Amino acid sequence: MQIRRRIYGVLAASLAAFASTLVVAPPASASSSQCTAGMFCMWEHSGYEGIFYVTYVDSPNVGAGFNDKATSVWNRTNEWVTIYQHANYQSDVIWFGNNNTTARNCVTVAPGASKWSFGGDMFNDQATSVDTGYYRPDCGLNVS
Ligand SMILES: [Ca+2]
Repeated sequence: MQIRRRIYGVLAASLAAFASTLVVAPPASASSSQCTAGMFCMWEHSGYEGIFYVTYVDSPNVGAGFNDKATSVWNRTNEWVTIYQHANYQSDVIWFGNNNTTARNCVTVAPGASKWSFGGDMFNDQATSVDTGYYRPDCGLNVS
């Protein structure tokens, strides 16, 4: 934890209870270099820009500072990560009219995978909880 505090320089008091997760205001030039090995990272904007969220453990709620903000992601853990629309790993069932199927409004992200933008996808600005080390097969979006 001490190392992480030094790396990111910011630890919001409201997140003290969640010492393994951080929401960090963007530096002058935010970029994917913020996301260090072993971390799961999300950003407010496409292209890994804007407010930054990082964790390496399960997060039942990313907190008010990052709720419904994620637009780009990078999974630098060595396990699958599933991110959900709602707190406590919940998500609505949504219907895809074009092929008459349903899926959960969640996203699975393969180890090492990244997505430059959720723009155009159903999941943009929706992430509220993060389940690390878990692959959920019925999510509507799979990043790999
Ligand atoms: Ca949400």
